[in-house]
Amino acid sequence: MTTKAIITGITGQDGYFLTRLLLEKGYEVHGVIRRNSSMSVGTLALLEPKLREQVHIHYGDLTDANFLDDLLGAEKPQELYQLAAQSFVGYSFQNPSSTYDVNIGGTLNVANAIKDYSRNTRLYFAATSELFGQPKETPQNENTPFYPRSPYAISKLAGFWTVKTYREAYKLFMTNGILFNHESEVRGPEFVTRKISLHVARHKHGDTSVLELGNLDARKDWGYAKEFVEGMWKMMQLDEPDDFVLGTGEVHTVREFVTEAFREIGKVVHWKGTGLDETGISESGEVLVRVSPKFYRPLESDNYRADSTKARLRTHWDPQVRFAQLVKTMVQSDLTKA
Ligand code: NAP
Ligand code: F7E
Repeated sequence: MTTKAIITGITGQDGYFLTRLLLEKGYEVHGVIRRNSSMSVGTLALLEPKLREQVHIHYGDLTDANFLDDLLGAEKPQELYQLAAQSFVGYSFQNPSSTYDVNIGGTLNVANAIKDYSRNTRLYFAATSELFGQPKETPQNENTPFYPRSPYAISKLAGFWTVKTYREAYKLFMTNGILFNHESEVRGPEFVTRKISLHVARHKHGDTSVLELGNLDARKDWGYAKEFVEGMWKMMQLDEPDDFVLGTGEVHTVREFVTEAFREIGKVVHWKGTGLDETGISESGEVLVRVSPKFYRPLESDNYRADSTKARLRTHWDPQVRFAQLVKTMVQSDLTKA
């Protein structure tokens, strides 16, 4: 029998890789898309037409409980991947209310639709390392205390506990993936890694503008999104639902990402000054990077390092892509597009 899965957030980065993975595995893939006036379908447009045509599209919004009740009642999928979210941490400080509506309300709607209309559906919820915020220990695993530091993180904490509570209260298969940053060539352009790779590619093609960034000292555990969706799928194949941390265990600063990205196009960056006065300069003295307060957040959450021992042991998830290869993949991909 063909396995049916619904992906919410199918037009985002992870939706792209998960759709490919599930189609490769022979799944019947359904995707939830919210309508917009230009009828753009995000990363779905990047799939080869023969793959895109196989996806069953349902237009709807996560904040619409009736829509989700009808969808779950009609489709009764074996698996549902709840990826839809307002996922940009910086924006969540400016628009906390809409972030809560989608990330808390939307997740609650999904959990209720499963409970009331499709109890055999397995749920994967996209939780996040942002739950650790200001980590109480390093590295972080499933037992590390949470300390959210943004409206985004608070909303995901509510989602995490909704999933855990429904799992225990109603004996439903609902799993939390506590995923650390994962990036790729289809990452949204406002996230720092893609902002850098796109800029470096344009620079190589002659754009002389200076790259403006916020906190260069922010340290993140960056992995490759394609490998992280494999981890999601593996969690869903276990006998029991649970909570799992996924991350590479390797940590780098934003500054290191910039240096590595420019190295990819043959430019060495020298860093001069500190704080808001720091600049990244080329060997010929050209200013390549400067710091702008515009990209600072009211609170920073960093100092992350994942301890994914539990996932490695239980699911045999074993990411291979390391930092340098990730940066290379992203810059090389953007060089072909810029
Ligand atoms: P993303 O690229 O920002 O994609 C988010 C998706 O959610 C988009 O498809 C978006 O649709 C959809 N969405 C937002 N609001 C919606 C609504 N009201 N109704 C229906 N769909 C809605 O995020 P991602 O990087 O793929 O991440 C996937 C999930 O993992 C997110 O929940 C994110 O918070 C979480 N996460 C990501 C990371 C990471 O490093 N990437 C790490 C940990 C957790 P539109 O195209 O219409 O905007
Ligand atoms: O920031 C710093 C910024 O916006 C990374 C989401 O997928 O991962 C993502 O959230 C770091 C932060 O991602 C700029 O302050 C410096 O420390 O790329 P980002 P994020 O906030 O880590 C987590 C795990 C999620 O769950 C989220 O959904 O980089 N930074 N300068 C900057 N960030 C941006 N965006 N732009 C800058 O100019």
